[in-house]
Amino acid sequence: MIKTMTARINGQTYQLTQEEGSGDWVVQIQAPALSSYNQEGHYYPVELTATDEGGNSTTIDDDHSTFGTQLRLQAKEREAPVITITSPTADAHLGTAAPVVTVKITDNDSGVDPDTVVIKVDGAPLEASGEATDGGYLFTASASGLEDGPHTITADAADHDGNAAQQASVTFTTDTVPPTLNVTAPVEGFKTNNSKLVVSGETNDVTSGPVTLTVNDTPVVVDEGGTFSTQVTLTEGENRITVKATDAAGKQTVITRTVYLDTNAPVFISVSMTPNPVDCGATFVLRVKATDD
Ligand SMILES: [Ca+2]
Ligand SMILES: [Ca+2]
Ligand SMILES: [Ca+2]
Repeated sequence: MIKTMTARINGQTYQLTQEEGSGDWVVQIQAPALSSYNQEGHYYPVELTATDEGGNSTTIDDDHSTFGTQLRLQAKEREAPVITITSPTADAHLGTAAPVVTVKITDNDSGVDPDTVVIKVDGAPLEASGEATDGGYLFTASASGLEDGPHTITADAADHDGNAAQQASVTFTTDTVPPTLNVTAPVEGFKTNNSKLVVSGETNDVTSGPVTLTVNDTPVVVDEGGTFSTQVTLTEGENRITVKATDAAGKQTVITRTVYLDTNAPVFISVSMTPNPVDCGATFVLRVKATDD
């Protein structure tokens, strides 16, 4: 007569009781809280021991030739991975047709199945490579040949227990064309005796407007139509005016003008008329020496 029947699963021991009628030994057991995926063989081994009243016992486990496969408990978790597209960021303007895409995927318990990861740009899959990190993977992929304008990255993944993550998606804009920039004043080589110089012009960008503008590294307001005007103070002599237009993708157009401030009036050094007196109707020479800074 069998006296006791015990089962050992995941470090816990359970007593089975004999069912009336059938004579079977039965117990209800709560499955382990964690997936069996990370166990050796992806299952929890079950060890059964039957003991008779005389003190003899028989133990079988997952290695048993007949019952071994019935003693392998698979427990599936049901928490989907979490996907975060870390680059590009949402609504970013990128100055490249080949942006690098990085996607972080984490999963509790069974873990991200890297074979299920699919990263797409505008619906076309990208070649992606994953690197294991804390709790998951960091995937990197390179898009290429993207036309200027909006694009969408999507990322999908599942864990080892078949739980599919909610798809992540990010829309961004590529822009490889720098802003247009026209400096209408001053012209190159402009000379003046006024230390206040107006710098004006127009700038626009098709894809990543509005444009931010600086004149000699000082920000200048650009109105809705793209025109700008500001005043700079010149120093005596040569001055370099640098006008820099930058779009939201970081593309720049730079125009420089060299202008000259001259506030010193000419100075006379000598004057002579030869001959003087001169005969009426004859010629004489007027000679002047003068300098100017
Ligand atoms: Ca999971
Ligand atoms: Ca642009
Ligand atoms: Ca002068």
